[in-house]
Formats: sequence, C-alpha cells, structure tokens
Amino acid sequence: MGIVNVTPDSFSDGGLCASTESALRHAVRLIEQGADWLDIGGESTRPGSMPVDVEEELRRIIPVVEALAGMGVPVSVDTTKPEVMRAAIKAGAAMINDVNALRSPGALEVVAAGGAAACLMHMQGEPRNMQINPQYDDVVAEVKEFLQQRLDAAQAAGITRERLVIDPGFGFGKMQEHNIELLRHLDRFSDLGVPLMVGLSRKAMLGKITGNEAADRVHASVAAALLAATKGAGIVRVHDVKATRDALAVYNAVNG
Ligand code: 7PJ
Repeated sequence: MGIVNVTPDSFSDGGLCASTESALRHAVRLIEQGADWLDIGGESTRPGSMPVDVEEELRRIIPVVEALAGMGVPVSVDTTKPEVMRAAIKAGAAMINDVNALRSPGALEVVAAGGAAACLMHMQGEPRNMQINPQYDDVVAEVKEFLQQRLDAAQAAGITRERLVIDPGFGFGKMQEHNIELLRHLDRFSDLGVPLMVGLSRKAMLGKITGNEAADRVHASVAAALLAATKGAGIVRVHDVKATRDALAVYNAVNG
C-alpha cells in the first residue's frame, strides 16, 4: 500500500488545486511502481499534530479519491472522522484506514452502511499526547486484546469479517521497546484471523535504530517491511513502493 499525503496548499485556481494535482502525480507514480492500494490522507496523525476540521479534510482528499477511484485504483482513506468516511466511500474509497479503530461516534455505522472495508489500528492516547509516557504491562497481549474488542464491535455493527484488517499501530502511543516487542512478536496477531497491516515506513522507531533522518530511512524501512512480511503482515503501508516491491519479490520467489 503506497502512502499519498495530501498536504495543504495556499491557493486554488478553480480547477484542481495544486495539492490535488501533485497528490495525483505522486499516486500515479506509486501505482507504476507496483502499489496494489493507495492510502490517501488529509490529516496528519504524527505525534504532536493537531486535528484539521471536516471541511478542510474533505477539500484535500475527495478530489483525489474521486480521480483515483475513477481510474480503477483501489483506494483507502486514512481518517478518523465519520463525515469524511461517508464522503470518501461515496467518492469510491474501498477501505477506511482508521488510526482510531472506528471509535469515533457513528464511525462503525458509516462503514457498515457504506459497504467498505476497514483497517482497525491500535493507538494508546491521541496523536496530540500519545508519545507522553505510554505504558503497558504486556504490549503484545494488550494490543491484541484491544484489536479483538474492535473486531467484535465492528462485526456487531454489521461489518463482516472479510472486510476487516488489523494493525498494531507502530509509533502510536508506544515507546521504542514497545515497538520492537510488537515487531518481534508480530506473528502472534495471526490467530485473530484477519489480514494484518503494518506501517513502519520512515518512522521514528527506525530513526532511533539507524540514527537517520526521515528522508534517509528507506533501507531501514524496506528491512522492516520485509521482516513484517516474514512474520505474517499481508499489507505493508509504505512510502517507498519500488524498493519494498523488489524486496518482497525476492522473498516471494523463495517463499511464495
Ligand atoms: C499508520 C497509519 C500506521 C495505519 C499512519 C506515518 C504516520 N495507518 N497512518 N498504520 N501510520 N493503518 O505514516 O508515519 O502505522 S500516519
């Protein structure tokens, strides 16, 4: 899954705004590099980031979702807001990727009614404060328990199991030791019985291991994605599609 962030722009010329055009150019490049899915995001969930309002998020992502879905590209939308989920599904998104695991009031119902798939991600706290002293007794067991509860809630709301994906949420309310522990034991998530997605690409966790800045974390990201795949991840959410594809091709040639 290739990551497409639709970043703010300061003007619109009445047609497609500058950020829409550059997001679409980037999206097409990622498809050419071999992405099976594109994850479109209009709100940063980086540690310390502040929320954006619904109108602004819609203005950023909907034209991009419509254009890509119109081209037949499988699109996922990274959002926590039910209003955005509804509009995204209407615009053609096939999956909602929610770092809040559909906990916002109304989110479960919107996805159930819209017929989309959903990625349920674990996060302790909120992006604003999540890296301030996150605590676990047994991080793997606690993340698993949370994801099991969210799977149950989603199914109770009418989202069938075939439409659900889980994600342990690397970097979302986790210290380095927690992230490492989760990656080491990623295979323990397979008994939840739904596909596992991971996002490790260019994250601070890899910066802490290598000492590299975000732009220089490509090799570490590819290693992490490959390691995750060997431990059962079926979807890897990445910035560097070509490099990750090549690494997975080697793995699949041996194990596929
Ligand atoms: C993730 C995400 C992740 C899922 C982000 C970043 C931060 N969605 N959205 N999993 N991370 N499902 O990419 O650095 O790990 S935004």
